[in-house]
Amino acid sequence: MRKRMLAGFAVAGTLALALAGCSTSTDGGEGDGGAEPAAGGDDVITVGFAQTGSESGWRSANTESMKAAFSEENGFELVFNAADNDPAAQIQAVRSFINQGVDAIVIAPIVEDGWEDVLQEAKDAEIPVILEDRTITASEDLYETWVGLDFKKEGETAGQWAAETFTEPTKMVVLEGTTGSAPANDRAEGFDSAIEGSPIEKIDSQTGDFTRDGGKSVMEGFLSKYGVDGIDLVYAHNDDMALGAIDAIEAAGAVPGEDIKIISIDAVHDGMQALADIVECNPLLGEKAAELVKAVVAGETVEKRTIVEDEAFDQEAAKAALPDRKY
Ligand code: GYE
Repeated sequence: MRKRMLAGFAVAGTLALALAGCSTSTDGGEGDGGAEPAAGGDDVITVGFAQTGSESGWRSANTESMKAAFSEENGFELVFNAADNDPAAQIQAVRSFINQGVDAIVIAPIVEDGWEDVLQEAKDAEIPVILEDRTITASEDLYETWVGLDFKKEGETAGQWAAETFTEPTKMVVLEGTTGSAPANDRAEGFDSAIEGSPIEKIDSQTGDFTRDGGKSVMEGFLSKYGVDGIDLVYAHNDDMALGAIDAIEAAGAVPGEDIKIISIDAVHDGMQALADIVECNPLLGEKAAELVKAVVAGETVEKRTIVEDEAFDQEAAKAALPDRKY
């Protein structure tokens, strides 16, 4: 029964990802390329949004939130690009926004490094850049503001939980997010610092690229290397990889959540129905991002960083919270 339910959700999730996955599309564009006055009589703000891709349920919810907030009714013309998790393609998309002369550029940066040149080009073209979701290592002078989550704290919360729950020697494997991305780096760092001195031993760690398929195949590899009895705990940097790991654990004849415990981050709907203990990462950043873009374009001074608060759920709390969940 549970298997059937999970399989059903997987299909729904895949469909949603496929729909959000077209690499370039224009939202809210009129086709004639002309900026028309919004309902309120203000000038339309043309925004190029460089999304990472469509790797996860979190990402689908984030894309939806952004598209809803950067709507025509709200006074925006949105030029949307999803880079399929390819950092070079994402930089290319930002360059194309600069060439199009958009009013502002919003980026959910796939990786932390390598942003200096293209951000300098945007600055030279006097196009403000607003970061949403992930952070970067480039100088703060190269962008106006960032809105997102505290990934290190998410990792710490997950790690504290693990350290409190696992008081006997515990063998843990880690499913890392996209290599070089801020959430993969910070969630690893936060977790590792929180389990220091605990009996949890990290026996292996590999990237599953934040995808369900990635999580599944990396977990299959771990299971064939260490066996079901050689792994007590999986720490997945997001729910999709945890869901993939659940598939792999079940296929190996073990019971996820019992034989092998799972901790993951995101708390999207599918993840919360599964068998994991979860730390939330809120994807509904659209409204705040749109507010910041409007303020920046109007020449107002904005905070350099806006952190959106997260929650944590164990399996019981997840069940209780599910009916009111918006993503
Ligand atoms: O946790 C993961 C997604 O950057 C916070 O990216 C985001 C992460 C999220 O693919 O599911």
